[in-house]
Amino acid sequence: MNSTPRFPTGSRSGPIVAGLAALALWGCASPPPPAAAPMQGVPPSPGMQAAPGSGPAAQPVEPAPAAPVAVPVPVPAPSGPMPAAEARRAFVADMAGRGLDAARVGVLLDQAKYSETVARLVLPPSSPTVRSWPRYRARFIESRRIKEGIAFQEEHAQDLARAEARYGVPASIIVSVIGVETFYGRVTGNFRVIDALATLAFNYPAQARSDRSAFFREQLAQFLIWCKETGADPLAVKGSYAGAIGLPQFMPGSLRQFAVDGDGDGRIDLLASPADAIASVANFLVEHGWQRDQPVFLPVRLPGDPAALVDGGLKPTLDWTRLQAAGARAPKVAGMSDAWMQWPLAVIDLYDGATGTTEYRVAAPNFFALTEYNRSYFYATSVTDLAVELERRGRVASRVSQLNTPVDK
Ligand SMILES: [Ca+2]
Repeated sequence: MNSTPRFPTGSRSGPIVAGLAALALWGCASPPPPAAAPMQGVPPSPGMQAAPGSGPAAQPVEPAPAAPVAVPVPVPAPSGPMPAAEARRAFVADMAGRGLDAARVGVLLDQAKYSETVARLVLPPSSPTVRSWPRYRARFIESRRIKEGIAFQEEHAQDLARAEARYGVPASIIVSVIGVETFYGRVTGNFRVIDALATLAFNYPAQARSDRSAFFREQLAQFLIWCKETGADPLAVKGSYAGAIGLPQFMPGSLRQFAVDGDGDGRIDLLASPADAIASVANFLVEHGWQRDQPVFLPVRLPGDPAALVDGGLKPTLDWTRLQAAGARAPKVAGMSDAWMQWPLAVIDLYDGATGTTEYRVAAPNFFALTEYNRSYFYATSVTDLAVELERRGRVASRVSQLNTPVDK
């Protein structure tokens, strides 16, 4: 095994982060319960916050299987979780079929440690707090995160400008994603990725509402393949409790598919290279539908009760004709083109359980590129609102503020 970890292992202290998912990232530094399901189809919500430190050292992932070899392995019910030993055997066989050395994979799995902390953090909080958009928003749109975001933006202005020019994603949005995910790299997670992924791949908590072990087995596979491809030490790479890696908290599958080399040194390092992280966030968003020069929200005046216009999904299903028929009014913004009237649109709801009120906004396609990063209206709106604040208060040309700011609430 290669003893040179690709990512610096750690040193970052503080709360761990966690994340989202579908094929990609999880992440996020700490938001309260998410508004919608997390991203990339899998993990729960954004910002599931892990506890500081990397959890108690644990027991082996595999409780030694006692069954003699000759005993047939029971076939798991299609909908139920696969027994750990069987899942592991199938995993090793699958890895061998994908070009990895089976014995080596077995040795690595033997060294992976079950983490009770990981298993606990992947579950919803035992005492859920009231879902509140203002409370969620306040965790990210606050003075320290704005101040440090402006500093990050100034420090990495060149890399951001390059990424913005190439991908068409505003620097403020890129900075905001990194700010929400890891507080600009301050909180990237201190769990060994192999421990986190093996725990969730083979011992996914039985009390979970749905079994996501298959997703994590694939992420573990992607992680091991990525380690082989890059020479990273699978026992050294650290990340969130969900196995998300680096400043932008990419899951291993996204790391392999969407991460790019922003600083041109020939390798991709999402933890040590902010330039790589910046370009990778932009590339991820573009690959998930981000449109250059389009806003996230439109300052459309909605009818009195827009609730019926909300479908709660992760794709825009309305258009201006339908919104107008429902009583929506077009914004009057000087210099604003009406090209947006041809875009697919959506009305999104941001509920405050504390007051029973809801804020509605009209989302453009770029909003849904952000929800690919994390499947949550709260998440995508917070990223946008933080970006707006970074533009308002930072010393960069504003590109999105105007149209991102809803005129009506
Ligand atoms: Ca690089």
